[in-house]
Amino acid sequence: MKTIIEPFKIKSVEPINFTTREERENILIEAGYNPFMIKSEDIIIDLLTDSGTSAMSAKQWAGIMDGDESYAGSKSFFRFESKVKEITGKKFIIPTHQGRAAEKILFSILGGPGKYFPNNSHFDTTRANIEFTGAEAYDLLTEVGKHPEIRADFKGNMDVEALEKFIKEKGSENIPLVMLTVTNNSGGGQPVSMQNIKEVRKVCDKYGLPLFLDACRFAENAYFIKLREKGYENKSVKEIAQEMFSYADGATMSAKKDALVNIGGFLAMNDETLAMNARNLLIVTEGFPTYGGLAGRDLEAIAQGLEEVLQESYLQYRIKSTEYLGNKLLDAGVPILEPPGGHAIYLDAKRFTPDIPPHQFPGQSIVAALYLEGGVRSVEIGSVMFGKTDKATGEFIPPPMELVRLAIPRRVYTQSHIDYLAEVIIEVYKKRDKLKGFEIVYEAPMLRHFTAKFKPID
Ligand code: P61
Repeated sequence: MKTIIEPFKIKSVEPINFTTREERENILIEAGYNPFMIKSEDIIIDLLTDSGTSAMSAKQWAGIMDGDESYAGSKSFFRFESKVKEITGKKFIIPTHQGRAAEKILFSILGGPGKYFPNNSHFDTTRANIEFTGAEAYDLLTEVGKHPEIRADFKGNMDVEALEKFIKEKGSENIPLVMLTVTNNSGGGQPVSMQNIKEVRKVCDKYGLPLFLDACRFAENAYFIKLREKGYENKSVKEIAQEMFSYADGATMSAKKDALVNIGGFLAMNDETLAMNARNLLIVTEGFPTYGGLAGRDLEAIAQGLEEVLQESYLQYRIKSTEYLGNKLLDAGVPILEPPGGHAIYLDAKRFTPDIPPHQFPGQSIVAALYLEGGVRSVEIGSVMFGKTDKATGEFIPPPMELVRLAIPRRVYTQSHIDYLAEVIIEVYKKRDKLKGFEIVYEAPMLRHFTAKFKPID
């Protein structure tokens, strides 16, 4: 088999600014060792996120010119709506400025004290939007998904037995909906199988509960199903995606991921009353229902992006290039969450730096070292992002995994960028004995990882 090449040519480029190690030392101190606080021009390879960082195609840019900026009834809205309907099969499509705006609207309507929302793994914005209403968010990830070293095909699955037990315990009347995040971002970009979606649907039917997908990376999930699940090898990715959505009553979506755009999102649903309530709230918080916090041009770019993301040459390149990085690291003995995910490689900080305990943030230490070594920006997904302190005992409660995510922007970096990255990571791994733990010197009350400041512990 020949090398799988990037299925695009580059038409427009953005220069990279190179920094020296000495400069990066000072930048890190100034940023309080928090990658969110570093200026992007001081980054060589930026793997902070795959969200909103895609390179758009010539056709998407053409759509930007063609956008209809009418306040109401814009033709760009109807193109967007028809594309989202075609893929999701949902009756009501509500544009929002990004994923969390869709979550904010959904949970403002359905949440509140005494309500419970189960998911395979909530992403932090979903959890924050649920908790903000006084409701509670629960992760019911399948056991295998909690072990970074185990290789399995669908580590993003929900534990269906745990779901049924959860519903019986909390009472179905207190669970406004069940959610499935595809792919499972907090759990390593791992896919959810069609089988699992169907089984979750069955439990939801038994208790009369709606099922919603957090569909940020639905195309990557659908492609994994095509590669790994029996019976789907000859179906198109679009058909698989349509089937995934067919088992759900609705979806939240950050278009900044699998719609290949820099901003945007939506809420999709079949329930008319819920849609009416959501639109009323949308008007207060986002804008009129035919633009929802976006410009007409953004809606054009989303519609085009949703078409391109389902092209199999794109998905083959996308999934293979992530795997290529994962395999290079595995060959060098670097512990990563296995198998490689769709949008990112996750370093397993517990095995990378076993001597740094969770409350000293091993992931944050690796994040700082990757920046220092090669100007690479990554993000901690572990005790900084999800760690909690028990209010009663003051005891620190770490999440099950300590990960460092290297999220790969879509259509942005070439193979030599990825080779450079592997070199930097392997170099840091070789020097891992010198890494120190960190302590927090400032933190905000919510989503602390964005603005926290750290200091190495001597
Ligand atoms: C990311 F550090 N993800 O992965 P919005 N659901 C899921 C997401 O992955 C997600 C959203 C909902 C980001 C951006 C990000 O603390 C952070 O369009 C599965 O970003 O509002 C976003 O979509 C929300 C990074 C978000 C963070 C929050 O990098």
